Amino acid sequence: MAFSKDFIWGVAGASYQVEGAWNEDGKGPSIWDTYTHSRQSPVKQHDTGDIACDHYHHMKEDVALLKELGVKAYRFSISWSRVIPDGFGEVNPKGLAFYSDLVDELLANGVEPMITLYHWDLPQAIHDRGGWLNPDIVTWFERYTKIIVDALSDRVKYWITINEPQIFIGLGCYTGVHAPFLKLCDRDVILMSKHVFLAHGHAVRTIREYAKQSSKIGFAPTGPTFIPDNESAEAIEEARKKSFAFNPDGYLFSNSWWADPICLGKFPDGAKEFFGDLIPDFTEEEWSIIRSPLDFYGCNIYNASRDETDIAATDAKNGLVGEPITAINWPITPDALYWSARFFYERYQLPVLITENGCANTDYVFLDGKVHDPQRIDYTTRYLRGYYRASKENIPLVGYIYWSFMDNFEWGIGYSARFGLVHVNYQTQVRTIKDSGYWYRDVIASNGEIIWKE
Ligand code: GBH
Repeated sequence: MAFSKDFIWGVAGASYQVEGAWNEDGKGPSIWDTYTHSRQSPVKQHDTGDIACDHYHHMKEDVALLKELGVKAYRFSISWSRVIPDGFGEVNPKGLAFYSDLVDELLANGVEPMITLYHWDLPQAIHDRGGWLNPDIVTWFERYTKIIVDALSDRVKYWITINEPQIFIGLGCYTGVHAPFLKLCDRDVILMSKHVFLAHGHAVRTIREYAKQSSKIGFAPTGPTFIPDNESAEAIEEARKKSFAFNPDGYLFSNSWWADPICLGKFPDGAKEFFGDLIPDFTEEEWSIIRSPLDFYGCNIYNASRDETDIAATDAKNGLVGEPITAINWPITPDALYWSARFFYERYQLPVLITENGCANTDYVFLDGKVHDPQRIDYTTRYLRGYYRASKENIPLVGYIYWSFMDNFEWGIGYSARFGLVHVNYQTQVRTIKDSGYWYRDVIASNGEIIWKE
């Protein structure tokens, strides 16, 4: 048996990327609504998530597709401002009802709901009060978490607090290519980091304290890991070190800046020496909240870096002439899942859950009415083989969540990239399961065995 019997095969999406209905039924605006509407939005073609996949109105049809794919779990995020329009005030019952209905529909179709509390769509009214710079965000996030837990934890067991702080702080507030398109300096993004750590920690405690059943909790960071040149002990140690090293130019995008505080209760070596007073004080009590025990190490992994890559690089551009790449130029590095799972498990001692992995492709509906996407099938087969090696070496693995369930709004690059197992025609909202979707269904049915067939 390739993967354990209870291995979770899933697919993922996120509220702003799929829901649409941006101003319906009492939803408040998020920073993605506001700033994609601005004249200055750098998003490709000025695309917005106003309609996206219109999942808000196609929820039942979409759950039926999940059932057809045979997935065991659906990872989705909650739009904070759909549930609490300004983020901290009145609850919007219709917003909450949407997610409650979604959970019911999933369970009725045999799909385990996996909730991400925060996938980047910060309520605008909170941003207007300073967003992640305002220490009150910690209390607001804690209260939002409690509201969701009270409403859904009778039926929901899996929780992911925050998705990729690397990206919503790094790209959102430091390089300025994601909403709210800010370019702040170290001092401010470090203070924001502290509030992210605390918001996460309080959310973990809230779930543990108030959930109506025992919960599985994690978060979903991303960031480069390094693949050793060869499998000598020295090369492996070198790659391991580089994967977690503190680097002043790439720190916000690294795994260790976020995961060391959350999982180990400290900053990566070298960070305090380098930043000095730019790192604010943390009390013992704060550290204990931040490092509240987790059940799994979630991670979003699309590629890894070759060992020669400079650790300051914020992406995995490997610089090999003519190397295989996806439709948006991300290098295809199948060993990423093996080395990441191994290094993360060694360092953080938590079972690993791949919360995202997937491939952008130039998919369209062919003359025969189908969507043929052999690249995605090949990509995923290779990556899963790497992951399988981790399983064979007894690294505890919770599961694998493919990004994404269906094509959707790809943030800074709008609708120009397609990651889905299901094709979406944005003019008609017609969904078509791609070849890869049917293939993934067979992978799941065989619990991974068929990734070895030629
Ligand atoms: C995820 O972020 C997001 O969580 C999700 O919402 C999004 O839709 C999905 O990715 C696909 O875009 O230039 O080759 O070195 C991914 C974060 C950070 C992953 C940068 C890839 C380097 C690519 N990404 N990273 S490369």
